[in-house]
Amino acid sequence: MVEHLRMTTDVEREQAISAAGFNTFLLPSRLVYIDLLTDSGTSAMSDRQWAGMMLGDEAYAGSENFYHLETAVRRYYGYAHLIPTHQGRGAEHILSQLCIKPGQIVPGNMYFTTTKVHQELAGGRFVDIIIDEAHDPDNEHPFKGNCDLAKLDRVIKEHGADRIAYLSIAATVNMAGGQPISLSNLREVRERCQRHGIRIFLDATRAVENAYFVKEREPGYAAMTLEEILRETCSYTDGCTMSAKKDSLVNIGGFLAINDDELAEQARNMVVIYEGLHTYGGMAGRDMEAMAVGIEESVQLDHMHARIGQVEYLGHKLIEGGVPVVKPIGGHGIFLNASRFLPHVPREQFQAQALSAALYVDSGVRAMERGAVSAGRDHETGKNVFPSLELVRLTIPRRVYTQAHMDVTAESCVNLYENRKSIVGLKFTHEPKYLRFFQARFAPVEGEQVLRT
Ligand code: PM9
Repeated sequence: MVEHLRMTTDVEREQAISAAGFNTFLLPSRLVYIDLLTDSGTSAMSDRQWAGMMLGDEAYAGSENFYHLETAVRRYYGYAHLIPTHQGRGAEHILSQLCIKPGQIVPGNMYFTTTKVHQELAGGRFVDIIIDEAHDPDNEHPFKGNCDLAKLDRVIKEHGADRIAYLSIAATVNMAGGQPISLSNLREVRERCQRHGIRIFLDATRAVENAYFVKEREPGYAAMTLEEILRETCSYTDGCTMSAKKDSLVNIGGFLAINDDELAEQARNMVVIYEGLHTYGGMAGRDMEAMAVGIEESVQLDHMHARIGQVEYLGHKLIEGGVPVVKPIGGHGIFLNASRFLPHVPREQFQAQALSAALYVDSGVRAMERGAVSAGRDHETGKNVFPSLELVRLTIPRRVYTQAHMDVTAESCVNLYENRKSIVGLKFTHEPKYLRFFQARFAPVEGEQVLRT
């Protein structure tokens, strides 16, 4: 499948971003030239996946595609029970409602937006236990997704194991820049948690990308296949939530996978309220088939090598051009360090939001804010949270763009960096209550445009 990409004029883009309230989520995709908003559901499916779509068994109950998917999840992820959901947040909702009691703590290796909101809606509170290096964009630690064991010990001591709902561990860590967690770290976390009877749930959304980094960087794993590393990763956890729209190469879908029989039974009962019957969970049979095939393709080394290689290609071009980016380069995108990019814009004027809007105006490249707007307000105090990382994410869809698109993107970022003084900060004109980054609207703090000409 190929898709026409439309070039737009400067004037069209200025009008479009203004009409979108300077939020790239609110732009119509027909006005986007290179779409690096997200790698979620934006990958190109293979011929084998499309062939699988033709084999959709759309029976309400017991679809053949469900059993195929269940076999794939058991084989590659290793969990006993599969509960399909319409996408990742459907699984997060069910897990949070079942496993968090009001007042409980959920420690994890950096928050993720949808995960955290579901934890809070269930009455929990997320506590960050990621290593300090993850909060420093320039630190080149190879596993910035690692948990700090001393922080974990402190949380257990302070709150008591009973008040910890479970550990929420992501592989890779999206908000840190797609940074991996090492298996030696995960193993140690597992040992600690077992001693205290605390369960671990994995956010497996990009666990295959994590496996690639483990193979590349962690001593003892070079000779193992991605499939073996993925299985080992999951073996240190009690279950996972999954947005299959990333690693698994589908446009829609997700799942919750669990080892415990009783918890799985509860989840199966809950899925029928919010998602659909436990053998489709909000997906069409054809979507489950495409996912089963996608899972198998995702662990192929040549695929993952090309995928991460393309991200690295863009990253190195930006570094050569002097653009400040999060290092080391992560799995699913390049994260521009907006605080360093725009020191003349105060953090209260949402540097990353302004930078992503300005990038669109410059070249029609659509990126995403990953900073204070995404972090939202403190659940208890209602104050804006200003995270250590104020980033713009250039997210690379899988199997979609060519190196030429990466070159255009890099040129625009370098050009913008050279003209960074022309970028103006933003203020809220509309702020939604939940996950505000999706639908918020802004205006420039002075003048009409985010990029002064
Ligand atoms: N991630 C992303 O663009 C799409 C929505 S948020 C902008 O990165 C993790 C690690 C994710 C994720 C989605 C979800 C939620 C859970 N965990 O979007 O509901 O990166 O399928 O998954 C997005 P769903």
